[in-house]
Amino acid sequence: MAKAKGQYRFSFGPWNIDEGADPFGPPVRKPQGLAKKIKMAKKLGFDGVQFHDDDAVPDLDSKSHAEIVKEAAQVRRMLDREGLKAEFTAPRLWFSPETIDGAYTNNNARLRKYAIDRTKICIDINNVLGGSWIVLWLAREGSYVRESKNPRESVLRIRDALDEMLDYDPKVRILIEPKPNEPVDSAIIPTLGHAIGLSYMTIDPDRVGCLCETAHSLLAGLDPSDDMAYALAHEKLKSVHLNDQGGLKFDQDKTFGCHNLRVAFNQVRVLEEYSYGRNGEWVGLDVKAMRTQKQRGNTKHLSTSRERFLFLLEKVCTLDKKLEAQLIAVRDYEELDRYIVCHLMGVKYSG
Ligand code: GLO
Ligand code: MG
Repeated sequence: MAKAKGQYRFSFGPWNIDEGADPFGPPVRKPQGLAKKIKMAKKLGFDGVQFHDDDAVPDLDSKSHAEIVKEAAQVRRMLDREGLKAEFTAPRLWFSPETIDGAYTNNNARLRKYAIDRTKICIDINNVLGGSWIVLWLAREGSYVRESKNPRESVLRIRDALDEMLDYDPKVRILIEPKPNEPVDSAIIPTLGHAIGLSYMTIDPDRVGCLCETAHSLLAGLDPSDDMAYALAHEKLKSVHLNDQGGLKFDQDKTFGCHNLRVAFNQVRVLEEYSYGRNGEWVGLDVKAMRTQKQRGNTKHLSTSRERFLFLLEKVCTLDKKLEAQLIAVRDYEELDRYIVCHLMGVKYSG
């Protein structure tokens, strides 16, 4: 869906309103059902919702295809009632007993088949929901022990899986969401560069793009806005997961811009400069509330991230481009740096 420059559609997933459990402690907030979360998305000013296949249809492994389609249609009606759209559906291939050692790269052929069959069901669910694409976060497609999986064979297995998806549904569009580590030590497709390279190996590269997540780029030691620019140059940036991260730690999924406002500014800048969103791309916020957050205010991380994006968009649009060009022309990058920081801080700049 086309949009005017400077206008964005925002989305998040049900997992972004959570109970605060972490590997070291139990939940601290009450669970909320999908219907309630969809209503919350509308109230918070969001335009769409992202799904895992089993967010839309819980326990789908125990259901018939007809039951799955029926339940997905119920979720579609919930969205329609609120005037919301589904952005994507992602197969949650890291949760089931079949995918302990990865999905498409599993060493066991029967389990690889499970992963592909499950992805086909995810494509069907996405079609019922009306989502624009499916997203593959390749969570466990990697290894803890280097010798345990053949890394070259693994790349080809992921490519074969992509080909099977493209062949299954001639309309499906697939986005790869790379991440360098966690839950595995080392990933087969750790960065956007790898994801884009892989897309060109498939039978239909035009239908394979990528989703760039801020925290995932930072974990790879890369600048997220450069990663986005790289994908934009390939015309493959179809979705983003904006959030933030305090350095090389576990994947924190913190509120967008809370650690590094300037890095956040540059992400908004590159998206706005290259008309991101004009062809139906969404601004997804993959953020988590802090564990200390009480039930009340358990969506503040979402509204703040959206608000901060819009605040930074204002900064992008009011940047003095002429001055920027002049400073670049005379190679006074010290002054350019001074100007940018004054602008971001709202301090009066005098040259
Ligand atoms: C985890 C990922 C995860 C995905 C989601 C959609 O690190 O960011 O949240 O974005 O499962 O595939
Ligand atoms: Mg993500």
